Amino acid sequence: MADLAAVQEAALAALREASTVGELDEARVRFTGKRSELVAAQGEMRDLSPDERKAQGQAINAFKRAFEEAYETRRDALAAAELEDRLRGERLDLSLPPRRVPPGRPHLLTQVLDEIVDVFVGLGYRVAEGPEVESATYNFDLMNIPPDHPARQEMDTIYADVEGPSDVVLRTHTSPVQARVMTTTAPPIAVVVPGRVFRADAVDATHSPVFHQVEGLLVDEGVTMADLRGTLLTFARAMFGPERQIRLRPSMFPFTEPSAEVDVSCGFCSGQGEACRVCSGTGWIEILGSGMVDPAVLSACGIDPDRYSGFAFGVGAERVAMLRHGVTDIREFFEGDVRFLARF
Ligand code: 2NL
Repeated sequence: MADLAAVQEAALAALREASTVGELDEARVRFTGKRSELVAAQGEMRDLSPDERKAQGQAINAFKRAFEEAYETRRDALAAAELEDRLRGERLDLSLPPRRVPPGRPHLLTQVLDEIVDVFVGLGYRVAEGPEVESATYNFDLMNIPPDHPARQEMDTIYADVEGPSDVVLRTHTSPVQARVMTTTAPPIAVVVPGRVFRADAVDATHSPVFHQVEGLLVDEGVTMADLRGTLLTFARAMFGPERQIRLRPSMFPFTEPSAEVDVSCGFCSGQGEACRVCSGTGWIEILGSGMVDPAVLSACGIDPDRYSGFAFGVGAERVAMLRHGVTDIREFFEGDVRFLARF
């Protein structure tokens, strides 16, 4: 039989030397588990004389008590040390300044589109949006641009690349959205339509094959050119300043008759003809195209032109943004250079 005192000595030493709770539990298994010398000694007791058995029983119990007490003491100490270590590793210095995350913001173009839309929402218009991939029917035919109309070529349309003649285009303006509104809703109609449009244009400082427009449409009984003028004056003053004036110059669009180009007074110079890099000394800056909706457009979209009339307009968002913020190259909007983006 093993010398129980020596085993007890070794067991307590193992507990003292354990440096983790894991090692401590290994020692417990080794010295008190099923295959330990302690359990073996218990098994051998039945071979002893009654006196020896009593002495051995007391020794075994003393061993167990001593082991259990030492085990618990050591375990509490190790657990506390391990907790302390973990907490030390997780310590946060709440007095450190936070790492600065620069706040993002909407792209300049998005800001300008939102501002334009907001002016018309303030006048009671609803916002409409529609597909960028359109059928030529909505993009052209309903807008009074028949297949042989020169505007189909002038607009540098990007057609879907399919076998044979394609009816699928990237919209060249947002007008097909107004066509969708007119074919599905009865007047009165007041919608403002922001969106991305596409032309097969070569890129330079003032041209991009992708750009942004806001178009507007008002259709009701008795709508006149005076309504158009008042609405666009309100818009020009909201966007450029309360002192601005507008002027309408005769123009031509396939979908409006009569049509007018709208200029806003310069505001950067006196308008008396001195050199001005904004208006070239004319005192006026062209900002949008507009007109009374051609009765043929109303008819094509299912609206009775004898009962209803309307006006419509289109604004280029890049152009407005360039004027307002002195941007001289349209490519800035699409290059994503943070030094440009962060300015606005
Ligand atoms: C321009 C000219 C314009 C329209 C867009 C429009 C829409 C409907 C009916 C008639 Cl449903 N017209 N849109 C009208 C006149 C001009 O845009 O130069 N935009 C930058």
